[in-house]
Parts: sequence; C-alpha cells; structure tokens
Amino acid sequence: MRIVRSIVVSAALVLLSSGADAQGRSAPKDALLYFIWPQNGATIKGAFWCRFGLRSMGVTHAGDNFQNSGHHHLLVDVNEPLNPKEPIPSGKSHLHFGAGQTEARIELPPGKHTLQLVLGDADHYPFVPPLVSEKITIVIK
Ligand SMILES: [Cu+2]
Repeated sequence: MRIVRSIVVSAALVLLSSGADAQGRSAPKDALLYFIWPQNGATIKGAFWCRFGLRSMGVTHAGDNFQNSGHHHLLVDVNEPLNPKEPIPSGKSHLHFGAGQTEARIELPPGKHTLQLVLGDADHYPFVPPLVSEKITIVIK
C-alpha cells in the first residue's frame, strides 16, 4: 500500500509541475489582440507611438502566471510563422514588452514595414491557438 501511495504522490507532483508551466495555455474565445495605432496602410513620418489593444484578457509582466493574461510582443517585418512549441524569439524584429507595456515608441527606417502583435504567456510562449493581431503594413516616410 505504501508503494502505491508514493506512486500516487509522485504522479500528483508531475501534474502540479506541468500545471505551473504556462506553455500550451489557451486564450478565452472572445479574446482579441489588435492595433489601436497605427492603422493598416498608414503613412507615418519618423518615430511613432505604437499602441496595443487587448480585449477580454489582462496584461501582466513576463513571469506573472495569472489566468487569462499575458504580455505583448511586436513582430516587425517577420514573415516566418511562429513555432507554438518554442518561446517567442527575442531580437530586433521580435520585441518583448515584459514590463506590461501597452504602447511603445517605435523607430523604423524609411520604407514599407509590417507589424503584428502576438500575446505571450508568463514564459513567452504563444497561446494555443496563437493570439495574434492582424498583420498591418505601414510606410515610414
Ligand atoms: Cu515575451
């Protein structure tokens, strides 16, 4: 009996630890990620404030593991699809807003650019299915 009980306890521990890992979370069905600004097709002179909109979910810090919440990521000129099994990459074209920012000053070289928002969980994984905004195209003068 004692052996059986220790197996049950270790199985419960495995379940707990996988529950603490935020990977594979799903967003509420009515969640919506969108650009407040700029709008698709906008022509902008110089640097601009990019404003992130999120409906039916909350914005938290990276590392904060609350239900129905995440932090914003901005993809700039990214064409490759995200791998849902990997954390969102980090770099000049994959910006993380881990302090819970809902707007950011963006400066891009003149020309055409695409922008897309992705919501990430506490560990920077996309939700399943991914919660992404429309991919917009802007022109920097
Ligand atoms: Cu992140």
